[in-house]
Amino acid sequence: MELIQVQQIFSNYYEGVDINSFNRVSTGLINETFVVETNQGKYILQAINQHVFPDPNIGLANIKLISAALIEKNFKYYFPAPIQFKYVHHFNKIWRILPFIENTRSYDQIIDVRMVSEASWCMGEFYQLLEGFPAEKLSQTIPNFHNGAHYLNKLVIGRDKAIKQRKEAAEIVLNKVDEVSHLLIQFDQLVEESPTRVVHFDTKINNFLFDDKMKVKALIDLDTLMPGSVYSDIGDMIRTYSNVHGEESTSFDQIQANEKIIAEIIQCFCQKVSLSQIENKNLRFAGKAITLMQSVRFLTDFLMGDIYYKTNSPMHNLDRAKNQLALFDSMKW
Ligand code: GN1
Ligand code: MG
Repeated sequence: MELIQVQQIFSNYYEGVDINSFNRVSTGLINETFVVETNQGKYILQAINQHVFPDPNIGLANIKLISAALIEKNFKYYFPAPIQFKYVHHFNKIWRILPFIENTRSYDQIIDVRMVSEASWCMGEFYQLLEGFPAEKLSQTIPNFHNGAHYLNKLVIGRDKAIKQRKEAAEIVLNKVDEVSHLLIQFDQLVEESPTRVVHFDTKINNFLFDDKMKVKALIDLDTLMPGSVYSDIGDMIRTYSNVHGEESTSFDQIQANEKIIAEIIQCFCQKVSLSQIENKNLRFAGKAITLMQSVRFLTDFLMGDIYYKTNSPMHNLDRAKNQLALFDSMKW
C-alpha cells in the first residue's frame, strides 16, 4: 500500500485532504485496517474482506438502520459507522473510512476485571434499546453465520480436502470434536426455539474500545449485525472474556474458563435487559457452544489450508482450535 493510494481513496470523501502518514493495525482476523493521519485529523481506513463479505452493501444497509435506531434512543457509546455510508472500489478492493476515536484502545484479552462489567453493560444496553426493533428488516449478511450444522458440514469437506500432513496433525483435535459435535446441533435447536433479536455477532473483547479508566467508549466491527439469537453475543462474550490468556495463547494446559468472569458477564448483561425464560436458562450453554463452534471454525480453516482467517504460521489455526477446545473442556454449564 502506497501513500498515493491512500490519498486517492480519501479524495472520494473529502476535498483538499492531505495524507500525512498511515499505519497498519494488526488486530482483526478478517479485514485489513489502517490508522491514517491527515491534515483534517485521524481516520480508520479499512479494506473489506470480499471472500467473507461478497456483497458488503448488504451489511452497510444493516449498519445504517441500526445506527439510526441507536442514535434515536441515545445509546451512550460510540457506534462508529462508515463515513458517508459510502464504500469505494480501488485497486481491486472495497474501501471505507471510519471515525478514529481518540484516547481509546482495544485489548485482545481481559487485563482488568472492570473491562468485563463495562463490556457486558454496553451489550446489555444494546439489547435493551433494540428490543422492539423489527429484526426482519435486517438482511443476513453472512447466511448460517452461527449455525452449528453448517460448520459441521464444512468440517466434513475440510477433512476430505485436507493434505495428508494437516489431517494427521489435526487428528487428536478432530477426534475430540467428534465426541462433542452433537452439542452444536443442540445449539441450533435452541436457537430455533428462542426469540429473534438484533445481534452484533462479534462481541469478542477486542471489538470494544476502552479509555484509560477502562470505561467502554465504543462498540466497533459492525459488519456482522443481523438477526439472530442472544446466544451468539453472550456466547462470544463468555468465550473471549473468560479466557484470560486470550485465543492466541498456546499454553493449552493453562487455558481455563474463569467462572467469576462468566458470572459477572451474565449478571451485568441481565441488569440492563430482561430476557425470556428460555434465554436466561441457556446463557452458559451458549458460551460453551460458541466456544466449540469457534474451535470447529479454526480447525476447518486449518484443514482447508488457511483460506479464511489471517495466520502467521502453518500451525496457527490448529493452535487456535486447540486453545478453544481446551477452553470448551474447562467450561461447566
Ligand atoms: C473474526 O474480524 P474479527 O477478527 O473481529 C470472525 C469472528 C470470529 C473471530 C475469532 C466475520 O472476527 O466470527 O469469532 O474472528 N469474524 C467473521 O477471533 O468471521
Ligand atoms: Mg474485530
